[in-house]
Amino acid sequence: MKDDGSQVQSATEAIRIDENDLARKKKEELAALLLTCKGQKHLVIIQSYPDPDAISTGLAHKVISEQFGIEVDIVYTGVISHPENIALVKLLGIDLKKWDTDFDLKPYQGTIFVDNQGTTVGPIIDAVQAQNIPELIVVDHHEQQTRLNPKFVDIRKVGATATIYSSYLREGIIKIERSRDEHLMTATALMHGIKTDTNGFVRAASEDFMAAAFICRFVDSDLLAQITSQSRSKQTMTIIEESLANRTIKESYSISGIGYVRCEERDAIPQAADFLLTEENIHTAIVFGVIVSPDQEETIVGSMRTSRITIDPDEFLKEVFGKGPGGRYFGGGKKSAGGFEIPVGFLSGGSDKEFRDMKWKLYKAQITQKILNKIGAVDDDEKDDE
Ligand SMILES: [Mn+2]
Repeated sequence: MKDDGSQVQSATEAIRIDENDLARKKKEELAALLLTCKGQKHLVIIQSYPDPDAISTGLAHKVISEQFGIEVDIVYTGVISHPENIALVKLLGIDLKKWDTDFDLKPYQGTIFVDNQGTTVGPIIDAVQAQNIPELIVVDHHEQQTRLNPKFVDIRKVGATATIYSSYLREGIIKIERSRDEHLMTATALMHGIKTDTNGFVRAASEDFMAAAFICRFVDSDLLAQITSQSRSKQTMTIIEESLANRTIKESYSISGIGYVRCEERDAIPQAADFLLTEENIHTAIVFGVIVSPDQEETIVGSMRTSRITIDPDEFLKEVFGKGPGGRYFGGGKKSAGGFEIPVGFLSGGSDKEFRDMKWKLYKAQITQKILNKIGAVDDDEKDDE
């Protein structure tokens, strides 16, 4: 009879073999599809406010596709505002195109979605769907959604989409070589993607470690150090300060509304949520504010972080905020992190400070109340009315 140690070992071994089988099968499926697309031009669409996982997998998809004779552009609709993300794009010389309504979609024969399923990419999704560009590929690690109908889908519950792309490379979808700059850049970007999406490997699982173990041989560690050593801007520090000052703590939840935020500072919201989560006895932090787009559209944007295993941010946010008129959820997420975006539509506009303050009071009360209802707490300001 086996002792406990070897039983655990063989169970781990079995999981590893399963993961490898899936990675190999998916790699073959993807390669087969890319082979049929030789000579085409594809558009990789990443989330509006791209994070390292999205940027790195966009790049990885481009580098892989080029080996198959496919030309690729990477596009996003929002802003890159986190200093580390700006550094990632600049230091690695990644060519990201910013979409606007004049963007010519005609040259593209296929769309690819990495680290998203078409719901967090902004208005470009309506534009590409209106043009009937074939939806080819979705590679993601968020909960499965229904907005797209692609030919190839690879959704795995792993720490990062970068983990999935690293597994394609490990399984040899293209030959990755140390002597090629674009391969070193891709590996470096993917490592940064896995690292940030798994909270510095704290939330990494075996697949993520296996992916990192493979790509680490191709990582330019000086470059990676440079990317991660970017400091926070003064504006971000101010927003974090505000989130700290405005927070309400209920049942170990820390909730903070930070008012109107410039579109360039959007990334300060998740950073503030990360920060609030570090307070003792807090297991979940939610920070939200109003982002005003250049055309004066207002959107309530929020980030949720949790360290509690029993709280699923995806379920939590879907339940708290529900669906919009188009049948799409306002929020969602993955293990330990989530976000929401609620367009305020008709109430948008008007830069008068007093008017904005009035609206913010209303938004804040509504959001806070919905969250408190979900966690079964009562807002102190409203207690007297009951
Ligand atoms: Mn991701």
